[in-house]
Amino acid sequence: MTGTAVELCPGAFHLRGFLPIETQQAVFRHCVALMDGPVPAYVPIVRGGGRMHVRMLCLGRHWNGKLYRYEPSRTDFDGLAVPPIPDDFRALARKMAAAAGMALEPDVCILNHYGADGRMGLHQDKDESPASLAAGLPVVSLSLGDTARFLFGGVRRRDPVESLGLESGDAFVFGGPARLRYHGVSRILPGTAPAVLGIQGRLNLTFRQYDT
Ligand SMILES: O=C(O)CCC(=O)C(=O)O
Repeated sequence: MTGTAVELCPGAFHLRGFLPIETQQAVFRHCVALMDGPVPAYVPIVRGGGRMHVRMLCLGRHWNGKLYRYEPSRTDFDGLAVPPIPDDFRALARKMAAAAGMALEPDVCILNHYGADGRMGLHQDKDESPASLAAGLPVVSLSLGDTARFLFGGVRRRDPVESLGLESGDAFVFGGPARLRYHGVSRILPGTAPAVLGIQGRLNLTFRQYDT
């Protein structure tokens, strides 16, 4: 693992160039096999009836977008049981957290595929257990493929928002005092993925720890 860590604010770290390209290729292939596998990725419909602008697959626990809570099977979609998080993904998440000086034993991994018009509105990640949130256990994310315009704000929706580019191989970690900061993806920059990956769009893996 390589790269430089930039601390945006206490508890939030952008680890640029964290994952070497060979490892990006391996992780990407593994994600494609999972997302096109027997428990496939799908486009969630959230509370209020809106369709998300990503294809999603949850590992470890399923995030139910209608109820905003985690569950062992996809009761808001096809009822299938959630696949486990592969051991190599869990090890990778631990390393990303450690590079930011934090510890994480992930029991949730969400794979999001963004097409050219993919995006995700500003939100807080607050569906993990109260103990996990109180402990400030981090959210750890890895970006693969096209660069994303990532928005990172404060703990109130109206707080000022910073925009940064998350490139293929970058990690982003926010925990401790930054754990409940608003964040989102305003757009994808098509055609910016490393050609060798052969990826259309962007894939993001986020890891969280529900149980403490
Ligand atoms: O794709 C990203 O970088 C952010 C994903 C995200 O905000 C989430 O899964 O909650």
